[in-house]
Amino acid sequence: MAERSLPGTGLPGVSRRGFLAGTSSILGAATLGLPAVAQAKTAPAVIGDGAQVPALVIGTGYGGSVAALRLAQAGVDVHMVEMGMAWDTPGSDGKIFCSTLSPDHRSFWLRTRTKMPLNYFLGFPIDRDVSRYTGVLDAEEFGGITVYQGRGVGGGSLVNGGMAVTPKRENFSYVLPSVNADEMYNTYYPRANAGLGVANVDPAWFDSTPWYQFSRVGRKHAQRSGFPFVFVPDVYDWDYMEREAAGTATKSALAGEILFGNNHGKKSLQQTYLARARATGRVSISPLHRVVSVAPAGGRYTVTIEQLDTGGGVTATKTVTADRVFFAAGSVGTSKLLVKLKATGALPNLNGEVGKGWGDNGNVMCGRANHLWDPTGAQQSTIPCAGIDNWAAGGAFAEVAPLPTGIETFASFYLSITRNPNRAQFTWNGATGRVDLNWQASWKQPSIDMAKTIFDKINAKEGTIYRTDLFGTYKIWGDHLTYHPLGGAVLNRATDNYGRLHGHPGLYVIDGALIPGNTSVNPFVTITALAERNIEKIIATDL
Ligand code: FAE
Repeated sequence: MAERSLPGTGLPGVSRRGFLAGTSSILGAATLGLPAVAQAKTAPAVIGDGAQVPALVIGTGYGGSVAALRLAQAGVDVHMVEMGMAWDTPGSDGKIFCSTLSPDHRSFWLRTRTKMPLNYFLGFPIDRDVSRYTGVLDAEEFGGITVYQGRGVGGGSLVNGGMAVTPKRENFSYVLPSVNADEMYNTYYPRANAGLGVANVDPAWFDSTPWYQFSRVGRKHAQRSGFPFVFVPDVYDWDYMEREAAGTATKSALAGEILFGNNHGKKSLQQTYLARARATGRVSISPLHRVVSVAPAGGRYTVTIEQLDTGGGVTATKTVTADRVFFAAGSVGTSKLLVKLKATGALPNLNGEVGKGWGDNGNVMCGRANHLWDPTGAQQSTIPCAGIDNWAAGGAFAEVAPLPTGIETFASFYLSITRNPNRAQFTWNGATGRVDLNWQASWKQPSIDMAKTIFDKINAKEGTIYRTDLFGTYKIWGDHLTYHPLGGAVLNRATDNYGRLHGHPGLYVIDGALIPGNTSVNPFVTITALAERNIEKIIATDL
């Protein structure tokens, strides 16, 4: 198979066979597509009270996994602390994760009722009661927005769509203004794409399979209105998906699995960066452990950690000492910790930029109602693989997303990433003992206006209308949420240009909190590439 380039980036892509060949030595027999349980044989050594560690990483998402791997390769012992579960043990149904269509206790983080992002179908609410459990998807509610995040070893990689998009180079100065673009596009984006196992769908298979009919309808409509249509790379194993379609492999993406985890096929961090990190023998992980405080202690740091049970109760409180602490709890998790620790005096020297510059990556969703002669298919893969690029002209990049209900809906569904300029701030609320975010619901209007530059035109051309039954009754826009929280400890403001927090040597931010609110495309490749850049500098100069 020829190497496929990653569209719009100028970067070489990784062919599927190329990726498999390149990783087989790393992953050993951990063939991609196997359940996560097959890759997680080494039991993580849970951290003990009073432990002393050279490097402690808070969180096991993209930033944390890059930091752990590179520190371990440089000879540093690393302990990772993760508030979510390990997700390496099947439940009574033999599966680690539950399906999107039948959520059970494994679905949501400590909720008694689901909070589906797409919460209505045919005008009826679809949320249901579940038992309270440390499930894999958190729908964290702030005043004006619900922020969806992954919880567990692997962070957002457990629940996300795997869309692995490198921003167009001409947009990079908007994404990360203080970072050298040449270095990123020559070294760190290629390193991140290789490390994550990014690849494109085979265009011939895409054109022939019923599972992507919804995307082909999306392509036809985009092109008839004159919009560039691009393939979007992903970390799902495309060979595995083709075997699912052929009936020779257990279905995952083709069985509605995505939002609450994929039991097969997806190369989450557990199969890539974290597998390599564990293979060094220098990285251990404590799941169901939540960091609640970090404070200076004679040139090192005292870290306070709560151990949780699967009902969310605290079963132990541990105090450990670390020479260096890497905040990788995600944009919201890292920002909340830093804002609290500054306000309560635990880390008094943090600067006034902490908590600022938070954005939603301009996320907004909508559906369109197609004519009866344009069915989108009862069979839909959960993995999106294409988008409509109107960033330059209209400030919107729209993923053609699936609506895998198992029945024909005649709906086209989209997640748009838009150039929304609004930025919010996290602040400590002493009265409630919580961190608030001052995002306003009305701040989504610019995103709606930008998304309309695409869909008003397509509707006019096709003679179609918006769906009004997916987010409420007579509600067009899914404007109450984001999947892509970014910022809150912005690079070169709350930290120096490599993520070193001002005022407290030995403390670093290495996750999506560094990015000032928008990446112009889906964010995790940029989070990974920036982490690769920063940890290389930190290892070279600080250790
Ligand atoms: P993240 O992956 O969120 O990891 C942070 C980790 O820290 C989590 O495991 C937390 O449980 C843990 N944590 C938080 N607080 C604490 C604490 N106090 N103590 C211990 N542990 C803690 O951070 N992005 C894409 O590029 N493509 C997609 O297709 C895509 N689809 C998405 C779909 C959904 C439904 C969601 C929710 C997100 C999606 N994203 C997608 C966003 C992407 O997953 C997200 O940007 C990254 O996961 C963020 O990476 P970080 O390393 O910043």
